[in-house]
Amino acid sequence: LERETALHKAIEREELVLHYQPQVEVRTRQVTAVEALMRWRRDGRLVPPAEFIPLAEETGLIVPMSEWALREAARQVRAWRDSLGVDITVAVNLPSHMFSRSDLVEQIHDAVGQHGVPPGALRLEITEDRLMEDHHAVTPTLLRLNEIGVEIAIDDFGTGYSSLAYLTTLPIAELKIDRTFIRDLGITAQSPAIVQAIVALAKALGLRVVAEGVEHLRQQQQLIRLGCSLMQGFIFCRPVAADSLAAELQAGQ
Ligand code: G
Ligand code: G
Ligand code: MN
Ligand code: NA
Repeated sequence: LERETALHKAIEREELVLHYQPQVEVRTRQVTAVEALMRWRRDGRLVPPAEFIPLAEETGLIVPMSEWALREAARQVRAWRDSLGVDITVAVNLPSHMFSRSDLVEQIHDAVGQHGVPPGALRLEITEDRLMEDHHAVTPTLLRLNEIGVEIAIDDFGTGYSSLAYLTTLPIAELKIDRTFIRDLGITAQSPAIVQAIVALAKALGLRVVAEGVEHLRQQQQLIRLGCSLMQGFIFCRPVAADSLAAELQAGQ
């Protein structure tokens, strides 16, 4: 309970921070987007999401925290667009049940409107398992987001429910191959086959495909051979504070 109270106050005390990790098109070295990842600055320590997102989800605090993340991402994307002169996009992770709330589209409008950026400056990530559970509830919101230019990425793709029907009916723009498959490239015989299948699926449906968790050069090379050149991972950049990323973003353009 003590921790819950502390987390509750974290928002008003401005203890939440977003770190950012670039998504890179390796053939051109261009940064195509950045993913926002939340941290909690508490008693001089940066608490990683694994230690507070589960509590936030159990208590429902994830909703105000995510609304804060949308506003903060919009503020940051405005700052980057102004200072770097590039049309960078920031991807925000949202819990799926927020997509079944009718006010999500208004939240996005408010967040981008306040900072004078187009809605498409934000992208939303939703995990595959959650999307499947709530398929019917999220559909109207996804369609409205699509209309205003907000792209949806499926996070941790390949680990969730194995029905693919929703990919043809929902306006999805991007599949993010779960990092367990990237980790196992060159280790298990199945992983390259799975990556290859996801890349083929994405191409056939006209979706972008991004490899997550790329740590080694040999993974990078194998991914290119498998037809995936959009990547995120420690080999390029760990999630870092916004200031640390400015140089990276400029260099990539
Ligand atoms: O940032 P890593 O660096 O440790 O993030 C761990 C996990 O926490 C990721 O799988 C990510 O999906 C989740 N996560 C990080 N930031 C957020 C956030 O702002 N909202 C939600 N819902 N999940 C997040
Ligand atoms: O939302 P998602 O589950 O995709 O969150 C991304 C998570 O992946 C974050 O916890 C981030 O720190 C982590 N991550 C990003 N790049 C790498 C990587 O190269 N290796 C590993 N092990 N984790 C990574
Ligand atoms: Mn993500
Ligand atoms: Na992921």
